[in-house]
This record gives sequence, C-alpha cells and structure tokens, in this order.
Amino acid sequence: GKANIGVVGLAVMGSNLARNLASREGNTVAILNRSYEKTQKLLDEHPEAGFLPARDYEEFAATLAKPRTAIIMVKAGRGTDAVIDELVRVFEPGDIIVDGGNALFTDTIRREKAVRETGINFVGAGISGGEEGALNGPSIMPGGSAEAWQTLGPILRSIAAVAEGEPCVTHVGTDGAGHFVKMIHNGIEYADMQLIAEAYDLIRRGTGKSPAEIADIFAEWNRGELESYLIEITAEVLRQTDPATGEPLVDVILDQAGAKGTGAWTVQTALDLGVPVSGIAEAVFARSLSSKPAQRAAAAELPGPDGTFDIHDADAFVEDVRQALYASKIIAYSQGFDAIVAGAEQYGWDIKKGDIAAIWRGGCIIRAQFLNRITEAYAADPGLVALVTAPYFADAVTRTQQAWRRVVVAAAEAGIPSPAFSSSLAYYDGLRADRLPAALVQGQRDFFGAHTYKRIDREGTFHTLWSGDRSEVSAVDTH
Ligand code: NBP
Repeated sequence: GKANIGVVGLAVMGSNLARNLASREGNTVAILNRSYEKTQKLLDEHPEAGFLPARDYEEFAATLAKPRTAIIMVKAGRGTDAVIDELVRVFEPGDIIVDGGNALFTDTIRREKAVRETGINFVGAGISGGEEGALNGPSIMPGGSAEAWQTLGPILRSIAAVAEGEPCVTHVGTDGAGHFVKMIHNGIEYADMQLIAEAYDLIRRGTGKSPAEIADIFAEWNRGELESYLIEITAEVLRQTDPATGEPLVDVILDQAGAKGTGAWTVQTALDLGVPVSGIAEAVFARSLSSKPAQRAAAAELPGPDGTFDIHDADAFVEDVRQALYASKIIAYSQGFDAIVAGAEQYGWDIKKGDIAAIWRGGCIIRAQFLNRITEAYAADPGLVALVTAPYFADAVTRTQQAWRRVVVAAAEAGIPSPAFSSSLAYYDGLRADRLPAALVQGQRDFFGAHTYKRIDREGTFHTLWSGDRSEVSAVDTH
C-alpha cells in the first residue's frame, strides 16, 4: 500500500509527529530526511510504526497516495525553502505541502503564493506543544486554503490534543493565518511566563519562603482559576533540588533568559499593526535585560532599596500576588487577542477568536482552564472590542484590582522589578482613563511639526500658529 501522509525532517519534532501519525487508525506514514541516518534510526527504534521510508524526493512522491500530503518539520528558514522547492519538483497539482515548522507568517504568505501558482496547495501550520505535544497530541493552527483543509482536516484532527472531547485544531484562516496565530500564542506564552516569574520573585523576597514552599503555593494556585500547564510546571521547577550542590535548582541556574525569536516577532508585528501588546513586550525586554551581564554588573552598585520588605501578613500578601497575577494575565491575553483581531483585519483573515481560545485548551504551552472563559466571551459577543471588557473578565479585574495595585506599589517601594505586573496595570488604567495626556502630546506635535490636532468641541483639524500670533487656524489633516 501507499502512504496517506508523509513527514519530511526527522529531528525530534518530525520523528515524534511521524510516530503520532502512525499510531492513529488509518494512517500510513512515509518518511524522508536529508541525511538517511535519521530515517534509519527512526525505522530501527520504531518498527511498530510501519513507516514507509524514502531515500529521495522521487521515492517519497512515489510512496504517497494522491492527493499527496506531506508535512515539513525542518529548521525554519532556508531549510524550509529548500524542502519546498524539492517537493514542488516531484508533486503534482492538487497535492498538499504543509509546513509545520515555526515559520514567520510573512514567509508563509510568500511561500503560499508561490506554491499556489504551481497548482499545489501550501498550508502553513503552527504546531505547539514541543516534543511531547508532537508525540502525544499538539495544538495545531493550520492556515491555507479551504480546499486543502478538506483533505488535511481529518488527518490533523486525528493527531491533535483533545480538550473536553474536541480536537485542538481548526482551520484558522487562509495563507499565513495559522503561523500568525501560532506566533501570538508564543508571545502570550512569554508574557505568562514572565508574570509567573515576577509572582515567584515577589513572594520569595517578600515572605522569605523557600522555593519548595513557593512550589506548594503554585500547586495550590493550580487548583483554582489560575489552573494551567505553566503554573503546574513552575511548581515542578521550584521543587527541584540540584543533585550536585543540594541547593534549589532555581538558585544555581544562571539568571539570563534565552529566546528563539517568536516573542520578538510578536512585538515587531504588533508595533507594525499599532497594537499595544505591552505585557508581551515587557516579557521580551525582561529576557533581554537579564542577558546583559556587563550592564548589570556596571549598574549593580546604583542606589535603591535592596529588594527586601516587611510584610506583616504573609498569607494576605501571597493572595494579593495571586490576584495581581490573574489580573495581569487577563491583560496579556486581551492584548494578544487584540493583535489577532488587527492581524486578521490587515491580512483579510476570517479568524474565529473563540475557536482559537478553544484549540489552545490542550496540547500547547499556554493550555489553561481560563481559555474556556475566552471562548465563552467571544461566543456571547463576537464583536467584543477588548477581551478585558467582557463581563467575566471585567468582574475579575474589578475583584482583583486593589490587590494588583498593592502589589505594584510594594514592588516599586522595595525595588523589585515587576515590569509585566506594572505595565499591565498601566495599560489597564490607560484603557479606562477618561482623559489621557495624549492631548498634550498632540499639542507638542503641533508645536514642533505642525502635525495638527482635533478638538473635543468642534469638527475639523486645527493648527496653532506657534511661531506667529498663536491664533488657531483650520488645517489640512496631515497627521
Ligand atoms: P531542527 O529545527 O533542529 O531541524 C533539524 C531538521 O531540519 C533535520 O531533519 C535536518 O536534516 C533538517 N534540515 C536542515 Br537543519 N536544513 C535542511 C535543508 N536545507 N534541507 C532539508 N532538511 C534540512 O528540528 P526540530 O527541533 O525537530 O524542529 C523542527 C521544526 O519544528 C522547526 O521549525 C522548529 O522551529 C519547530 N519546533 C517547534 C517546537 C514546538 O514546540 N512547536 C519545538 C521545537 C521545534 P538533517 O538531519 O539532514 O540535518
């Protein structure tokens, strides 16, 4: 028999995805890797999978039933383009090429356009959940044409994570929509991780509790409204003792956070779209700051509180931090969904926001109970202008905001950096402000650049003759 699906690229992600595919009823999986060693290794280690190996692209194409469907899992960038060129050479119109790597969505838009001209379908699919997700069930965010989704849908549904009976995959939108949404997922992941890290830091410095004790707090939080994979693994990491020194592992890990770039992509994209994703941006910048040892060493003697502070009621403080974390998390997700809305508008994608929250409930890194509330909010009001204004979330920030403010104040007074907590609160206060000092900024812009302004009391566009008699004139709107 022939294979109904193929995988190109058999490093950790590709081989796990191939095994996942092979384990599902009805799938026969063709496999191909640039160097044959990885193919041989996978065959040797998993004879039960019944893989059909190929040594080159011709053999790979011949092994696949039509319409041929292949998922590429190679290093994103030039490798992806090289594999696409080869597949286009051996595939035929109607066949489907899926890129499951972490491609930048604008690359996916470009590739989809080029491949479509050959009559072959190209689908950029965001796949989240790391190695374990690839093997046992990831959250999958495919873009591409509705036609390709007809063939691909059942296959992807068979391998996706399942949350509350539903497979965590949906056709996100055309061309780059899937990789765009995957990028935003990763951006939200950055924000969520930074918020959790700030919560840990505040509790540790505020109460003097040990990492193991704080692990218990996170495990407790994981039974409430904060329940999520990231809270769960945070407890695991905090509980870990370093075998070499006997110290908590978190105390021997170098405090310089790395990044692979998807958080930065999210922020760059949001800047272009004019969407304030301040929580995500602060999370990306916090990693950058941590990874500047020379600057940190040079600044270490600068004055300020030493990060210790007096708390008379540790339990009350921990509860305040929990509430601040929840409120800030709502802001981070609200901003992430704003970016999805703006991207959909800019690129002409019909993205169902509620469905996106639903497919993030399983398989991916930001999986959480909380996502059900987002799905419900968009179901109740598909035109919701900001997630934080939906009744459930508005109630949550109403309930938590006093604690949120106390925590941000305490952090500032003690000299504990809390960029994600405090910027989320600033965003919240900015959004709900009756008047913003943006009026003054407009005045400044008009002063030095004649950029004009609008008035609250009259239609039209105006300019003050700053270097003349300072009278006001009607002006052509120049922004
Ligand atoms: P890598 O990103 O390490 O890529 C290794 C694979 O790419 C190997 O199969 C390698 O072939 C192949 N490859 C390269 Br490199 N250049 C190639 C070229 N020019 N032509 C053909 N093949 C080429 O693998 P990975 O860590 O399994 O990740 C695969 C994809 O999944 C990436 O896009 C990555 O960003 C994404 N990813 C996602 C997650 C997640 O959580 N969703 C996690 C990790 C990775 P070789 O064996 O011949 O060198």
